[in-house]
Amino acid sequence: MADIEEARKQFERIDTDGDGFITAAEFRTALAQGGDWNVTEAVAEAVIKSQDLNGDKLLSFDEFWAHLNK
Ligand SMILES: [Ca+2]
Ligand SMILES: [Ca+2]
Repeated sequence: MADIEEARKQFERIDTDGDGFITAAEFRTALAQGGDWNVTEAVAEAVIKSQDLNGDKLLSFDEFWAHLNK
């Protein structure tokens, strides 16, 4: 069971423009900042897609949280 406070902090770090949704571009930037420069836009999109429950190509906190609790 993940910690929702930690998850929210992590989510907010990735969501750089603070609109409450993580885009593939934001996800890719977050990974690059973490030192993983090999992640391409296509890979980032695939990761978002795998966690995106409603198909809007954005990751909401609920979707992010649901993924962590799988
Ligand atoms: Ca955002
Ligand atoms: Ca979504």
